[in-house]
Amino acid sequence: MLATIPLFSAGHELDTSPEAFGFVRSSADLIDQPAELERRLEEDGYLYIPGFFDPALIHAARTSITDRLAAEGSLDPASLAIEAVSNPHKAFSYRGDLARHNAAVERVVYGPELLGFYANLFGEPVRHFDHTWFRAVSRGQGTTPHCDIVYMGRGTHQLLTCWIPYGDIPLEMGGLMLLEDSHRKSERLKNYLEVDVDAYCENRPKEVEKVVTKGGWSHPGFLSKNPATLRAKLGGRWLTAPDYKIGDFVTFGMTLVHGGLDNQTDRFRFSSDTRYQRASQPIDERWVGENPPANTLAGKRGRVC
Ligand SMILES: O=C(O)CCC(=O)C(=O)O
Ligand SMILES: [Fe+2]
Repeated sequence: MLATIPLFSAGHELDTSPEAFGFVRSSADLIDQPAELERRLEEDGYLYIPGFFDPALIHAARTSITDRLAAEGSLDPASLAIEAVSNPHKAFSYRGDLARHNAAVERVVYGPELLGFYANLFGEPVRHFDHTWFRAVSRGQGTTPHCDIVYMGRGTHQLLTCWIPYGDIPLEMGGLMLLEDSHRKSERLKNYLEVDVDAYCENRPKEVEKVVTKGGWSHPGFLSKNPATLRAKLGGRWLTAPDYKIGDFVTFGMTLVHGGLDNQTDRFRFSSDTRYQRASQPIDERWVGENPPANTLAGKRGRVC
């Protein structure tokens, strides 16, 4: 049996039979062969590179995060901060602020190792988005299935996400899951893949109110609230690692469907997701600069529909 415990995502139990669930394949053996890596990325839709980072770098970043969470009272004071046992009264999922002005996290996500990996893979100079997404996921929380393009599709679409765990993540703690072969299903997902969550129709007063007045999104961003029925409909298996470890990363493209398993433990699951592209290609301006506009008003784009 692949999973020895029931697994959930967005509160729905996943079918963990071999037809519906599996594990990611490692491409660590191809690390010095960019042409092979590129071929694998095209074939699988992702690259899983276990043991890439010096564990000391990831440990330092984890410590910077647990120090901040301890200082704000989000950890259980009866445990060591580094264990990241959560204060049961605190529930989080997305905590981008934890990566702001955080040199230890920046050292990992924008350091020479990872930028070197992407320069090798793209075969030319690279640049990264300046916004760093960071998650501190507590019990019962996960991430609904989506494709990243709907959040960051205004520049090149040859953009890669890098997902990095900051601590070992056993299955019961959650972690990234990818829908096998979904990068080949763009035709079926066409309507969804054309979404831009910050775009709105100027001639629809309700949308103007939601997006401009209230600063929200015109579309919720997720593809489905139910990863189990989504998989049954689209086909492929939900893939994850049996045990993400400190030092691992996973990279994937803008049209691969992915999400996060629910955390079933009392400890936080930490991960960052950051973006890399060829420096020569256009970039989505929402995610560039010292203080990127992100999804604020400056990033909203109206059109007549
Ligand atoms: O970590 C998660 O739960 C989701 C990650 C994600 O959506 C991403 O890496 O783009
Ligand atoms: Fe994502």
